[in-house]
Amino acid sequence: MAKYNTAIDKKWQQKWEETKLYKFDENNLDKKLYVLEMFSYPSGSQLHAGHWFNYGPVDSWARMKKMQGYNVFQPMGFDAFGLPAENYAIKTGVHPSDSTMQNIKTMEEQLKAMGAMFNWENEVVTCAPDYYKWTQWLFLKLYEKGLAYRKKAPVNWCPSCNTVLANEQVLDGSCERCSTEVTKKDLTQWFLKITDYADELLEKLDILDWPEKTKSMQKHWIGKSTGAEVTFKVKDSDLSFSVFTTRVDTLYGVSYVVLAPENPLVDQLTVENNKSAVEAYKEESKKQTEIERQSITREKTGVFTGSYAINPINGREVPIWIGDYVLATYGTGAVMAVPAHDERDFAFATKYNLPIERVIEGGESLPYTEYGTMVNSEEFNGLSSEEGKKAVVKKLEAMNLGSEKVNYRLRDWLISRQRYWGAPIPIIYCDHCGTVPVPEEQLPVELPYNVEFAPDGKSPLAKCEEFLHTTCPKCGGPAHREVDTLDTFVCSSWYYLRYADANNSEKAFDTDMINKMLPVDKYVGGPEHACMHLLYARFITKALRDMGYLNFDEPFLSLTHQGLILGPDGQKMSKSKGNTIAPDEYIAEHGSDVFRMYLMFGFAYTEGGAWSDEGIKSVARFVERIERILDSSREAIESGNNNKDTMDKAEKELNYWRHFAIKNVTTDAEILQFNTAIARLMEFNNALSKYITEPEKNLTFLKDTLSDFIKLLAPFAPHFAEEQWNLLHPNTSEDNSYSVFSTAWPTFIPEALIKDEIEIAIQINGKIKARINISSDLDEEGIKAAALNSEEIKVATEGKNIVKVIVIKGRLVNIVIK
Ligand code: ANZ
Ligand code: ZN
Repeated sequence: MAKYNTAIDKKWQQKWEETKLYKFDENNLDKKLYVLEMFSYPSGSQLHAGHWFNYGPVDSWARMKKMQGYNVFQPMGFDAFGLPAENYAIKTGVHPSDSTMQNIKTMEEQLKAMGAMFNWENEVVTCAPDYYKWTQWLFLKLYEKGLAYRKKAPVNWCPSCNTVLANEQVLDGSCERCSTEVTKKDLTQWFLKITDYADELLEKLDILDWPEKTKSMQKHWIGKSTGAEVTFKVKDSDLSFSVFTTRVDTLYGVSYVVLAPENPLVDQLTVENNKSAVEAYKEESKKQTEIERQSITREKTGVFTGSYAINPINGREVPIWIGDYVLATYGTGAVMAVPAHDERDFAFATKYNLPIERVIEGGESLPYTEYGTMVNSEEFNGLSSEEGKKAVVKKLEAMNLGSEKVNYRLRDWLISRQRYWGAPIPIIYCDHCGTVPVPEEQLPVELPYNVEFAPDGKSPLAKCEEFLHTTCPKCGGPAHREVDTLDTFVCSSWYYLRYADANNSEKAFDTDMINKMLPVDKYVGGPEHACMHLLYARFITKALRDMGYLNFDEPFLSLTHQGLILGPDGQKMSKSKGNTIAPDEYIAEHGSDVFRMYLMFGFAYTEGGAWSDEGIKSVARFVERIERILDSSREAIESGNNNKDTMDKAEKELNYWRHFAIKNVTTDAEILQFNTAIARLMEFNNALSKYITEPEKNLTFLKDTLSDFIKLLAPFAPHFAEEQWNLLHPNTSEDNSYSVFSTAWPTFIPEALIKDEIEIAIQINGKIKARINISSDLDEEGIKAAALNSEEIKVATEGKNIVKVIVIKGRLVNIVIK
């Protein structure tokens, strides 16, 4: 009998492809299930353990769903534009297009060797003109709608990548890609108006089946803050400015106001005598990053402008300062300072000897930052902070000097990049007509191949004369093209839409088609995209909905983040540490199913963990053991010897483990809890191995049971199970009925679990190692046996000496080992 190996992998991969086993049925959309894994970035040419951990287990889930009758759509493609290919090109001289296409070819082969049910007919490659044509179309639609605009603004600049970055790409003040400290530059750049959708992006989080942590990260990133804007007039001047405050109930306690050093009013407000100090301070604050400026522990500094403002509630004059703890980019770039009730203002006032006046009663010491009761606030005295906020705003409104205001931390998405390897922004500048969008029929604006792309801070496309010079689509006069390229996150903000209609040459996608195929039912990928890709995609979906191109609100209803597979040393895998695992070698040795099963059994899916060679070997042994047991079961069936047709104790016991496995594998795999699902399969296998030692067997029952076992195994070890299925059920018909994946997923019969179940904990040396369900009327010996048959316990006691097994009926079993 052929032992499971890579030849079996190849054999079935070929057959599956020939018979189009997992072709998506476009005529059966009622049962469609759109399963999506984040597409890969073809930077290194190798599929690594992380890709595998994302794609392998999710494919297993999709296979179970197929057997459950779903019409599964599981596309794959490549997020192919971006910096790594360009940086690699700068290092080696290989053109980004050449290296990217080469990497894609290799990765496609590796992905095929995984044996996943990918719908390759719908492959998407974002750097291909027939894809980015539509990315450019998307940009033009957003532009038409006023959701794409160009403005001069202080933007994040990475001096090492030589390009601007979106706020989302700045992590703790450093470039997300290269960790270089990010600086600010005033540049004219393209933005997408994601802020128009801030409220909906926040509200709709509630309906999403997403990890709580990811939702809360988006929530925080959007940063909705409800407060008021209050207008302060400048004394002896026509000037005025507004502050944003969440504590308008403290308005009587304002003892000064602070403007951000960049606030455009600063120059006008600064009196002659203070000019040099203010200028020096402004210069100094340019050197601070926003993170530094927001630090709570950093000393608060500032300078007095020499001007005064009028507190609108009581007409009191307060000095106007500038200070870098006020950010120009948040609220109005100005704050009213209430030292008695705000930490930063308290520190500032203490340092510069400004008055500190309590206006909220509640706690003894100052600053008191909680809500309380208003005092020293004239007619508002005695009101609670909540009531006071409303009352004060009402009064300000009547005076036309304030109103309620909602602020967001979210900023518009900066999408232009001064780099080569991206989709050109389809805009033309004409001296007569100004900014002119490229007409749709002229798309794509192709990225030229021969370009000097070494980064020097300017857009490489500016140096490409054939690209730069063009004619104005409006007046036909000489004009030049936009030379920046799009952030690659624009490419990936809509790829899941294109997948569903990937071969459409007329449109980005057909609306009817998309409305039937989406939203994505299950999305799985890394958590690092929480505030980038996952936010951008939601925004683009909503924008396209509002333009009438689709009719759903959210792209991804259910989201899971897989964990991280670490190197054997428990560290993040990296080439420099030399702790990477090359899947291909393990697959050559053990077959891809063993690799996949190890990833699923060895780790909790959402947690991941450290790679272990021992771990994969033990899974290989498990697969060998299954193969032996399946082979001998099949031989027993084929021989027809010692057959009986009754269901006796041994049959009932095996039937119990069979249905126990059906029930639990189904529910555990459903929630991507593969490790426990496989543990149940192992137990089922143990029960099977026990049964085949029976002198007389019910062979019909055995064949049914065996069939169920292979079906349950099939999603997790697809090639191996297909082989086993075909050995047990030889089938030469021309259609797809040969395949175990064309059969129905088994359903469990509650009666088979005859006895009522209870859950008991199993301890080893006093520590809980597993929980199992057992029938409540098992006697002590039965409980012991069940505990020792649990796979977790088998693993934990392997090679150990079991000294004692203590059974506390109905509660737990404690196993003492040495
Ligand atoms: C007066 C006040 C009194 C404040 C008090 C707080 C406590 P969130 O929740 O993040 O929205 N603020 C407003 N704009 C700012 C800016 N551009 N840079 C730095 N700080 C700014 O925070 C809103 C609060 O942060 C506002 O409420 C303002 O200080 C400050 F007892 O106004 B508060
Ligand atoms: Zn023109």
